[in-house]
Amino acid sequence: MINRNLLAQSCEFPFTKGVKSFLLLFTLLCFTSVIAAQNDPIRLNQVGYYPNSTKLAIVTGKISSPFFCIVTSDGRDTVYQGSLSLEKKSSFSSTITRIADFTDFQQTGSFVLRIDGLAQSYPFEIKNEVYHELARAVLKGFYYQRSSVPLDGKYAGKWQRGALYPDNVVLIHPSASDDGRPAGSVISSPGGWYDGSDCNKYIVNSAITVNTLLGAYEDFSKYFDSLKVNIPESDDQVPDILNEALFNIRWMFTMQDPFDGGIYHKCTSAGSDNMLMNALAKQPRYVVQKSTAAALDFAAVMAQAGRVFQRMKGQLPGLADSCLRASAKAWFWALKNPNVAYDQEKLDRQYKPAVTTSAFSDGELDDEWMWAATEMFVTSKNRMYFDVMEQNIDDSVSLPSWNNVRMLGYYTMLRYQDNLPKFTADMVERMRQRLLRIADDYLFHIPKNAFVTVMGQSKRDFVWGSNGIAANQGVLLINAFLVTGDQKYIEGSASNLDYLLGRNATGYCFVTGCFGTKSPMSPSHHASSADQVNEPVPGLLVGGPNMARGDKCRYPYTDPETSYVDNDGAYASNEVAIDWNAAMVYLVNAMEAMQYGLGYSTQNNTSTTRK
Ligand SMILES: [Ca+2]
Ligand SMILES: [Ca+2]
Ligand SMILES: [Ca+2]
Repeated sequence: MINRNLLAQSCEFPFTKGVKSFLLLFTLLCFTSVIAAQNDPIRLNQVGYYPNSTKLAIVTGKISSPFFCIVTSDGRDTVYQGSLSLEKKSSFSSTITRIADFTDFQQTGSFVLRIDGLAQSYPFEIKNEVYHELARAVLKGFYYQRSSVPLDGKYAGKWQRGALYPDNVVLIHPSASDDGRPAGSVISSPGGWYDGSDCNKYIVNSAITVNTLLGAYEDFSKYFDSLKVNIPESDDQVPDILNEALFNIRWMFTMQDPFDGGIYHKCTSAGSDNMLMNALAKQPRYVVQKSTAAALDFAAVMAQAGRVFQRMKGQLPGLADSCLRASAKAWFWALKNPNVAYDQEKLDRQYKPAVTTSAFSDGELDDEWMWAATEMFVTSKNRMYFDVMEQNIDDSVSLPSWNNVRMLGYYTMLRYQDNLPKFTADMVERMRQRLLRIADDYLFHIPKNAFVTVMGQSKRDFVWGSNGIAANQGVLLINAFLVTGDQKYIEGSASNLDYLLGRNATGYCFVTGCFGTKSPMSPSHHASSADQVNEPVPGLLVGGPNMARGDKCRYPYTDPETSYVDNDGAYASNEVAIDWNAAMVYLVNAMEAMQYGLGYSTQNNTSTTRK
């Protein structure tokens, strides 16, 4: 993973010189295609809609015709006509937009939207289960990130590859040296997901990722119990989303020092690597300094995993207990070491080799204490953890991200509010109100937004990983729905799904794998760039518009909402990351899980609110 704390200096992806001219050519081609995208005047969800869901397209630019129509995708039949809204100007660019609302068109099929004098829209579908394949693909995206195992063609298709780093010989970096394991000691740390564009494994970022996947299961377990995504464990008795989370959890166990319970911050190469796809990589691998953030994030996820896997004692005997023991050991390490920050610059001044991969440094740990204490309390009901929660609750709680995890604790408390001791009632209510205040604020501002989405109400949304923000806003709104049963929150969440699938200022559907017509072809993602396959690894959500840019790529558009380029050197806007993908897994699968309970269909009502 590039960035987070350290930006590389070149637009070029770190490969051999032989590919540089190709990259230059590709950049030019890419530039041309982006121009085309920006000129596609009609922006809509390129995957499609449920028959009963809200359906909006945004028409950009000056238009003379006040009317639009929906035509079958074979061009034969006009099936719907409507009027465009008045013009609106985007807050973050000179873009002028008008809304085409065809919500009351509920016929199933494949269609395009047309306006006289303009190119027609990309095709879209209207049907039940319209996101089923996308929902499977974004979960399957994690399989393609698995480290230390070969990806078999039976599951990976043309993206089959070797094991890359086996990580069965990993050195204790001098920064992590202690009496039990001095520098240079060898441990084994296989498994887990590679993150971002590179092949390193980070406890902090994988913790929020696992939490999001396990949370999706906790919220929609009936749905996930039968969802299979063609992974090696699809024939076992464990839901595939839990198999996938477990692939990383088993790696996390190896990151715990058995002597003192502390957690190494990451398993990494020292610097950027240059490896081949089908040969085992040879660079030395290290685990680095233990940190309090890693210990608390680990404690949180293991407490949650212990709770979830208690339901699978038959299929996975002993696992839940192992998770709970590991969680407690990490917690007690954190109590003894409450403020050990991972400071990579300082570490690199002190130790060799210098480590230059993503740092995931976080100096603010109140939220990590809150989250870990919450997961441990909800699993154990032990008052000791509740006391720590009371010390760390803070109404400035906001949208979660890898270094801001307080809200993850709120989700968990609200998820289990009916099974908690009475003395938690005041705290639960405070959390509920805070969550709904944020959710209601999102909904209030939707009509003012030129693309009629929650995403993009603030310029600050267009930062590195903006698509992760959009997906997490969607997740927050689904949580608001689950605690209230009010469908308006689903509508808000769906606005961001529409954003991610094409109703945005770039015209891109941001998931790789040809979901939608115009999707990223060159994500900043090592495996996609290094293999011999033209199409990128599918099911990956790219970072999205980033007004800071900073990767030295040429951006054809530079407004906050348009600062995106589909180039594998553009890690500022086109990198992938497991935490963003996890939020997308939650969002899309939640939509599929809830569709029958939301009036989107007349079939079985299986709604699962927590009212
Ligand atoms: Ca399975
Ligand atoms: Ca923090
Ligand atoms: Ca490729």
